[in-house]
Amino acid sequence: MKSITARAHTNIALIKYWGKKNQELFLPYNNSLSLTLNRFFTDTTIKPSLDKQDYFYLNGQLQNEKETKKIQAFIQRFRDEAHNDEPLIIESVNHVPTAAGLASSASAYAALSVALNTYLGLRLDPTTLSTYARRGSGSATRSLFGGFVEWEKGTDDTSSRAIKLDNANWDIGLLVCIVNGQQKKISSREGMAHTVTTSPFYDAWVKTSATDLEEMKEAIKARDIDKIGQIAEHNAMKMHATMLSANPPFTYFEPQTITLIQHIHSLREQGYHAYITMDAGPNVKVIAPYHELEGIRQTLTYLLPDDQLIISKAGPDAYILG
Ligand code: 2P0
Repeated sequence: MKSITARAHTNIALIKYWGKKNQELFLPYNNSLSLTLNRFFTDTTIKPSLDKQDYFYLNGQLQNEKETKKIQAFIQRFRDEAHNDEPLIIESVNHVPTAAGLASSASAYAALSVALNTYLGLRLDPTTLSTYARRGSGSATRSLFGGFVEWEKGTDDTSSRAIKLDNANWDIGLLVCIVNGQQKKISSREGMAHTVTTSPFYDAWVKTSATDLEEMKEAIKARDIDKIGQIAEHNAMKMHATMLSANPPFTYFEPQTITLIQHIHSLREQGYHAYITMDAGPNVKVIAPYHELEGIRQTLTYLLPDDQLIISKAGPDAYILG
């Protein structure tokens, strides 16, 4: 029986995506730029379904009608392109260390896109596939590639796509500090839509992100870790400031988030090249030279257990496992 499995890794944005100009097509207000991580990934297997229905399993659990319909809506585009409506079994497994609770939609939609492309014989190139993945979840656009990846905002369905910038195969990594692995109360999707419509700072966010992006690309070319860290930290804090200035305001920060930020700032005073980024949740990600990360991790073990402090380096392009 034919069966195809694809693997895609998750990514953390250093220049964030926060807001859609076009909700239906998932066209963002600004370009974003991420680092794909080797420690977190999704494996998705596709095989034929023998009883005329699609089935969707996530981490071994058969999903309900609502979740299955969502996946079917995503798959329809691939089916139309391939002129093939055969029923499928989709098995998706997230490989994220226990208690991490990191967003997996990026790696999930990227892995599904790669698996469908091969299973249905479409032969779409990875950049085109990134535009398909985008329609599942914006951040999935960037998970088609490894290393540093830019998502060009584009102006339509085909121009809003990912470009690989650098394989990041040098002394840079990320320490993920899990403050809280629970599902967040406000999804990214809701949070960004609310921010776009109500924050008076939103225009400034869009404008300054464009400058951040250009400076970040220069810093990556120069492999200047301090520059990369400074730009990323400032960009992330500006994104979180748009949430604090939304109406009504909201934040993903928790008390331990602040403790961690202050801790990293004090490590910087001690000479570490450590900087922070944060996404739509309370967890803190520390950007630093890879060789410094174990030392940084050890300074944090009084705050968090070992399984909530995860070091990662750059991950690869999405690929077919077999
Ligand atoms: C990012 N985030 O650039 C930003 C930073 C969260 C904060 O992309 O609505 O799950 O599916 O496009 O991709 C999370 O948003 O949202 C995200 P949808 P998605 O990584």
